Amino acid sequence: MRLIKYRDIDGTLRVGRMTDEDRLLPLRTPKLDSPSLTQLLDLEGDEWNRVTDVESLARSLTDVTLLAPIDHQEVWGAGVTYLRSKVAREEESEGAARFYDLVYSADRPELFFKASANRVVGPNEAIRVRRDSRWTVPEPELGLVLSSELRLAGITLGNDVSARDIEGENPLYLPQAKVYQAACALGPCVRRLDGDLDLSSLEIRLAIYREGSLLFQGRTPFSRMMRPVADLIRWLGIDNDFPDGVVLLTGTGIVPPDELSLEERDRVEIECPSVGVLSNPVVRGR
Ligand code: DO4
Ligand code: MG
Repeated sequence: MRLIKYRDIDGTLRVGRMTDEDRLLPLRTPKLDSPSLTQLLDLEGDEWNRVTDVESLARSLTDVTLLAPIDHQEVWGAGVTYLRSKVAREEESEGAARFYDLVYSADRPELFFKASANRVVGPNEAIRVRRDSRWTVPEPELGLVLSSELRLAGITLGNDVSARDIEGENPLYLPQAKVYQAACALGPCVRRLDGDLDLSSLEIRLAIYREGSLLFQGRTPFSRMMRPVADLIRWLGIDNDFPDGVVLLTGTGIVPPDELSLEERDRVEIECPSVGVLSNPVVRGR
């Protein structure tokens, strides 16, 4: 089931499921007429059998505004989980190259705070290049959508937009390279893990367009992510509480060539066939 958060034509925020025909059906539970995404993600097993469609409020996808599939969750990121990311980081950061090699093979993963919900943009909203960066790239990542109990409830797509020049100058600048307004996009939906979706069969794709033409494209199988998903979740949960749930981005396996930096009016598309396409235009500064 693909869960979509959206603004309805009358301005109401709703969560619905998307049908194969691109219809949106809002959901209700026996207790809640209009449950939030967090409330739905916290439902377990049999509770889902009592979730029903609100047929009377069915919409076509084109009638509503899609929103990032997040309420108050924090977004965290895992880093250097693909060989491609390790190599790129070693190249950009002479002084700290050793640390990327060490973290790639260490038991403890790199985990960092990526965004509070107010810094996250949804489908078709602009992601940002900060005005003091000359080299910023998209990082297309599979997002693990975790309930407040850190149960893997679904997956989404994430863009861990990163200022590589700021990060490369000094690893202590990582929070500035990673955490700023609109440095994170999520969407277009949360694909619930209700069936037999095998994460290792997924492929993540990236396309960057400039003035309407394809500038760069890449793809990676998620199976190249070298850490077990359960392991990342376990490390994230050590002495950490997430009362609203949390989204954990699992790292990038696609790195554009060094001469490519995002520019105003570019468009970035991240795709995973089981989840959809997350498309965002780019702006520079405020
Ligand atoms: O250490 C820097 C961050 C790495 C990262 O975001 C990634 O590998 O995706
Ligand atoms: Mg990343």
